[in-house]
Amino acid sequence: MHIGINQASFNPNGITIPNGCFFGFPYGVEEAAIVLLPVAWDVTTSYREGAANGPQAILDASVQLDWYDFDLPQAWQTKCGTIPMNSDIQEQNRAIRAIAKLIIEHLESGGKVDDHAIAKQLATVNQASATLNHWVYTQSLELLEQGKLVGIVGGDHSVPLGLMQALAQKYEDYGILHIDAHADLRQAYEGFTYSHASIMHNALKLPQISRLVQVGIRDVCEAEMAMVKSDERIVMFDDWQLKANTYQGIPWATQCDKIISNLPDKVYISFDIDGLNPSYCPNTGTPVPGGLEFNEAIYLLRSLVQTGKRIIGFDLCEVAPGELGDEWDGNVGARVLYKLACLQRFQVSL
Ligand SMILES: [Mn+2]
Repeated sequence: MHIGINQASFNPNGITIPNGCFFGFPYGVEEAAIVLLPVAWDVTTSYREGAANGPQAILDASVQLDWYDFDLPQAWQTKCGTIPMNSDIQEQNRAIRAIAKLIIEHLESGGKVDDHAIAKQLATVNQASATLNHWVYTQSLELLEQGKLVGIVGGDHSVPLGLMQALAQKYEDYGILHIDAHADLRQAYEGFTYSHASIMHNALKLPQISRLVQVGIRDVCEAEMAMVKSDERIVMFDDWQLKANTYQGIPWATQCDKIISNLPDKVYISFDIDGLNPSYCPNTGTPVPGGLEFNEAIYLLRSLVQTGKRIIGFDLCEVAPGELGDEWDGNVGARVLYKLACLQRFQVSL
């Protein structure tokens, strides 16, 4: 039980008092049906760091929301608990990020990934990332064994791999709905085995993942497209084609049905905030023009649960707060997280 959790003190119509839990919700982890696990880690961020501060930014913004949800009556009664932020991980992130930066600088000044000069540093970063993955895996598995739904709040997009591995222990067959500007199919990036740009490449090593459905993709390399073509588990709905369909009069609802029809019954949602238009996430690490509108993304999620598919877990990654107290990125992140956390209950009410 966290300090400060007091069910009687939560008033869905009043001021929400920060208590260390997302949304200031009054539910401890023991009684929660959904558990949010914040992972403040952005070691492999390649362009602009800050995703490690995402969980705190979302946490801070999340108590400012109003709780009425147009899809779900009494959404605030969703029993959603929060694992406290782990300060050891925050500290380790700072130390390892400093080493990763040396490697990135070496590469950006013309050095090679296999240069002896950075071999030791690269091994350190890869080992630390493997340790982080294992930590997420064990935390997730323990919660799954207690029958809880787990949501990871990143952090860069490397962090949910441990949850995907834990889900593969529990389920023989599941699909991933992946909302992102990037395909994240690189076989290591900048020498980092567990790069944020490699999450789906690494995830697809799990044979239990029978489908990867990617939505909003618009920044992708040749090798990644070759992988999309060679692995029949991958179905990509790139941003350009989605927009072209819209311009030609195909309704978003029809496009959502097509996207969802490619998914199996059990679905994991991996939501990179940069899948949205960058006006919703101006401080994210690798912003790309184009992308989904907020309401398009929410409509897609809503349509997913309406089909009766079962959400088995989710992550929200790459939210990064602005400097000088700009809360916009955290605000949008908190709203996406609220929808994700309440999503499974939509099914009952819609
Ligand atoms: Mn991305």
